[in-house]
Amino acid sequence: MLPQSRRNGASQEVNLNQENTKQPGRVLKAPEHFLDRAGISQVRQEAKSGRRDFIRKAFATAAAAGASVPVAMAQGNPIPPEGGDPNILNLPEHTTGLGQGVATEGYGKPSKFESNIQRRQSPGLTQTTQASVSFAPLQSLFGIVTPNGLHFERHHQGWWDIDPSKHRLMINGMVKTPKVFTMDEIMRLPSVSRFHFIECGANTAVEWGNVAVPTVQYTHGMVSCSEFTGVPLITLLQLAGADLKKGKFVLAEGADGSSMTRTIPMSLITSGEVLVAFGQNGEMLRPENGYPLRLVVPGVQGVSWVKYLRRLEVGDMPWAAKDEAIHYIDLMPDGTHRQYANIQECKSVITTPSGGQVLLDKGFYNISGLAWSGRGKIRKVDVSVDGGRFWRQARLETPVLSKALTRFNIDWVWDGKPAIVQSRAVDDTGYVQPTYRQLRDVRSTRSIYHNNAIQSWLIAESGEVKNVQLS
Ligand SMILES: Nc1nc2c(c(=O)[nH]1)N[C@H]1C(S)=C(S)[C@@H](COP(=O)(O)O)O[C@H]1N2
Ligand SMILES: [Mo]
Repeated sequence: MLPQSRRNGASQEVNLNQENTKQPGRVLKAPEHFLDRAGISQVRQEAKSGRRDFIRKAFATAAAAGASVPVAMAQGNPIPPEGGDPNILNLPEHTTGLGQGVATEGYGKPSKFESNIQRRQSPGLTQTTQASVSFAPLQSLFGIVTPNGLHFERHHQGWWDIDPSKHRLMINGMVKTPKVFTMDEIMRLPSVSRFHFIECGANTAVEWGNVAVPTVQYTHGMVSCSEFTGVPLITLLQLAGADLKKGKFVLAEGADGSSMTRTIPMSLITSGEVLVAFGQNGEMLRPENGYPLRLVVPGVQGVSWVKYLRRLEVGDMPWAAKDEAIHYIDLMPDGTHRQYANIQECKSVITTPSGGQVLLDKGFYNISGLAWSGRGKIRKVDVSVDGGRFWRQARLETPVLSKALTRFNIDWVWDGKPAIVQSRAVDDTGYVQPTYRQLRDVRSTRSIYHNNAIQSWLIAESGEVKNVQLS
């Protein structure tokens, strides 16, 4: 039982006085990898033999071997005993010399000091890089927009850099005039720009049974958020004279070898939300993300956002394509399979402090994270630092947009004792993000897709942050 003062939140108010800010909380970065070469080949062997918990086991082995000890250094501010900070007193070359000229890089790159921030493969998760996934480094991102070069990737058959002058989009099926569009023809139509998240239905999949991976990059990094620019699909359907009464579904097909085809319900399209997009954060889509054309289906799992989009067919029934009948289905506790569970339910995660980081001092920390819902806007996010007994409401940073990532922050003074930090999001339908227990009650533990449970990070007395699940 918590003392009354803590339950009503009195002592939880953070006071940014001198005492609390004297030692600003410094965070040691999370390690980028959690397995060495030997570990990776061992995981591959185990994966081949069909073991379901191979990643978790590999993680445990790596942790025991000390492979998870962070190598990145936190920045100190040491002043020598004789006084005077050399970083101020000794003029560096960049103050006295001549800098580099304009257009040294025709297309700019991040600072060399940030080169560790990369999207990464989870060691041993897949056998090939072409049918695989790379995770976005959520722990290193600010605000809500994912830089294009760090957007997560999911390819079923590798990615291509397709010549836009040769790319075509066909519209057929229940339409008056079947049409073929060139990129130029699509790009001259009235377009819109909108911020939306895309989340793979398999984000957080490895955590269904138990803790599996150490960092937020690997637990939640299959989500990204961009400003997409494109033509509403309804415009193209109208140009082709689609039968919007009998035509209840549209099949979207990609031009890569994965034969990616997905059924999109017409109701999502007539609302004007579904876009045939060519732009991502102010520039053309990146090849990895479907250049020159992809479908944007706000709120719906990533697999329906067909890349290299080449054909749309209007029909009156769902197609039950391979990626709708064999994959992207949910095994329910009663043994049945749930099909066409498209919408990504409300979810959130704390990105700092998060797994693999180390808190170096007691004192003030800004707890920061991301929340999103496939049904609309985020209404509020509550944060707990005691494993879910007491919750405080976090600040939602603007903009708060429908079906987009929302950044939240909350002040915290760490007293140096073990703590479990969690975030719980609520969307504007009133839906509350579930605990693992609540989710497993309705979904069991044998699922792959659509894990939106509350994430827990344990902060040990040493300051080390670990991925944990509360039963
Ligand atoms: N043509 C095509 N579209 C595709 C895929 C693919 O392999 N080929 N993968 C799908 C899946 S499962 C996801 S999660 C998203 C990933 O989009 P991204 O690589 O831009 O992050 O694309 C979807 N669209
Ligand atoms: Mo996906």
